[in-house]
Amino acid sequence: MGAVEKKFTFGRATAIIDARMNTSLKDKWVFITGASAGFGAEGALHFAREGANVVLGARRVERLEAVAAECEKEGASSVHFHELDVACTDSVNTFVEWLKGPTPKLDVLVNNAGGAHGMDTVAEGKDEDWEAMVESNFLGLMRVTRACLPLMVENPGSTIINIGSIAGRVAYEYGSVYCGVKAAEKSITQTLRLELNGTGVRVGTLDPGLAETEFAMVRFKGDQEKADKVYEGLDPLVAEDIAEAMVWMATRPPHVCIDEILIKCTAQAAIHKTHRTTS
Ligand code: NDP
Ligand code: 8X3
Repeated sequence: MGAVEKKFTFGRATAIIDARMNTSLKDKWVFITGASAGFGAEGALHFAREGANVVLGARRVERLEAVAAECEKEGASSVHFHELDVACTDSVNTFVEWLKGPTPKLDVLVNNAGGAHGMDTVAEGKDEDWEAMVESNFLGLMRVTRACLPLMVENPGSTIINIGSIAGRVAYEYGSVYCGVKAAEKSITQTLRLELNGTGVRVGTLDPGLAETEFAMVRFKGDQEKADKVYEGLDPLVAEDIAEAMVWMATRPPHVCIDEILIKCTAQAAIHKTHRTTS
């Protein structure tokens, strides 16, 4: 009797340990929004290297095609891409219906699509900039998450990674709406964690500081000189720094949820304090 019990207890413990250690992304399904550039494209390559099935969405399909080709070379189990505009509910729903073709479930969702448009005081802000930021960073995240949840809720250990920003933690001048939508992202992340409690789905926010991508070019509408000034005299984060963190968050054992990560370059001590060298 004692021996059977011991064996049973040992067997059960082994099973639990196995489940906790199974963190591999091999053959897991990973969907990244805004995968045509910056963090999203680099994240796709990193998940591909883990042997995942990667699913890429963004508006610039020719860019997605190029990222997809790289993902294949890097060892993705499979690669899928489709046009996606997170600012449009029909586009999001069409995308997720298409996604249900190759897979009935998702293991990782990275809500990354977004960015800043313009840098003005509230007094001088433009409707089109405000609307673009709310539609992509805020409503886009909501739409994509709503459409993807049915593919995740019966999949304990699956992970939602929302890309926030240091701007969502501390506001800065000329950044009202961008800071506001990234603060909203943090609030949505918390809400989701509460609503999904008990399903085994983890929800976390990954908040970068200054990172050199196409972000500043988009914010300043193609003005290279203004974009360069953002990173002048310091060594900013690069997309790879954030991609590594995405993979780390998604590869914790299923009982571990990384709620929040803030990553800044060493030169950025705080949103208003960056050390820059002058040449
Ligand atoms: P990039 O401009 O390099 O990439 C932005 C990506 O978002 C592109 O792939 C773009 O694709 C996509 N995107 C934008 N709008 C939409 C849309 N309506 N529908 C679908 N895709 C969209 O910038 P980053 O990689 O730096 O930005 C990624 C995320 O990180 C953003 O949410 C940004 O706010 C955030 N962030 C950036 C920081 C930085 O300093 N770089 C710091 C903190 C956070 P396409 O144009 O092809 O649709
Ligand atoms: C991007 C970082 O500081 O330019 O989210 O807003 S910052």
